[in-house]
Amino acid sequence: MKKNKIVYIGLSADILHEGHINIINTAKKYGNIVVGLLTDKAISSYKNIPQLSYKQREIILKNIKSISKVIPQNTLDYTDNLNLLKPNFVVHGDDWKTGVQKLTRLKVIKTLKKWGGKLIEPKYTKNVSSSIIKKKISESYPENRVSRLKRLIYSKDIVRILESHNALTGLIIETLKLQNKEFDGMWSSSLTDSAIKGLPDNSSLSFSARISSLNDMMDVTTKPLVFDADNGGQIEHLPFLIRSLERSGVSAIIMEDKVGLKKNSLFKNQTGTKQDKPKLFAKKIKKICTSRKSQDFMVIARIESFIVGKGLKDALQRADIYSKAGADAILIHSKEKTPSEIFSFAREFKKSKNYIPLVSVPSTYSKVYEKDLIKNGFKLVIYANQLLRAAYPSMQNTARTILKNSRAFEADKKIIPIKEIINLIKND
Ligand code: SPV
Ligand code: MG
Repeated sequence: MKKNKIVYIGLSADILHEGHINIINTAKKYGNIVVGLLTDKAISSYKNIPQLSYKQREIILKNIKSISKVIPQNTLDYTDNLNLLKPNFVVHGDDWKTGVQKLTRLKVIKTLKKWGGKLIEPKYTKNVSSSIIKKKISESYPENRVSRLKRLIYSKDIVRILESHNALTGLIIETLKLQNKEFDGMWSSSLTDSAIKGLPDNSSLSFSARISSLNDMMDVTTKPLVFDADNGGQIEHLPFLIRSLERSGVSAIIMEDKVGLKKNSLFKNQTGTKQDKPKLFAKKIKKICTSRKSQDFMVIARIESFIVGKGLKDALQRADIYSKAGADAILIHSKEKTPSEIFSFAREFKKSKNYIPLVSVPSTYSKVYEKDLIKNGFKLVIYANQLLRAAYPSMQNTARTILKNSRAFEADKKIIPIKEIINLIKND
């Protein structure tokens, strides 16, 4: 080891494997190792949140003989820590030459240049990565999935959930990545789940049928699922519903404060729609809180005041009551074309001592950008129905094209090749 030289390595260190040991062993040849330990926030900016908390990961690294010091790295970008330490070397596996960390790497090289520092890049250890190990773990332990949503909410600027109505849409949500962006989880929507079964969104589809279809998604995915429970049904039945949801690995239930025959909230005509008495609805929230096994299983109270034409004051009163009853978050629903009413709710609720994170469902006010939801204090955004809305017209057009031409050839141009559909699902 070279004396008085500083070697910096940035690590997530969620699951230590031989790849990390290889990096540490290389680094120690160059000097004293300082680890920049990526915080939950830094990690979730480009990949899934770690299994272990920052504190747990820090304890492990501090007890590794070759490591001199562990400091937090708050962003994927190394610049701040490098400027602070002016290390002589940075060591990183050569895998970051491509992919999401490519730009980070270039910035490291540029920053090190300022004081003549060098980047050392040992060959990446193949076929071993925390992501592979984690995938195996989360497949065998559904409770990891349950707690994941809460941790995401507390470490990401905004958690992005997309509607999923079968295993295939679940797989899209699971695997789609665009640069460093991806969906964080699935929404089991009462509207789309009913529609695919040819039923109206009025609770005629039983919870047991809903759970059976969400289990199909759970079988092939690892990301959290948020369950749309309408008004939760009868209070006496709630503990059994919660038991089934937790057993299936669901992370959150969203329950709306309505009573009577259910009608979708986006219908223009809401005559006959009744909101529950706040105190009675609070009892349902409490019931879920006392019957859930995991404190990480979230209960999200959905306020329908704006939907039924009541104002801000009613919504705020309810938010306070539901929060005090134990809700983990509030979904403030709206069917306006702009987010102005939910933003005014957010501004006022922020002042309450019972403030809890906010959830948005931008179906009618779809022009809103995530950055504006973040600015207004929203921590979860649910894109509640877009995948089914995309699939249905496409299937209908294809059916029409075949009918029109009395053959399938014309439809071929607009649909994926058979080879692609055969290879869509891995079978090895
Ligand atoms: C759903 O997706 O079923 C919802 C959201 O509950 S909404 O359709 O806006 O009521
Ligand atoms: Mg619904």
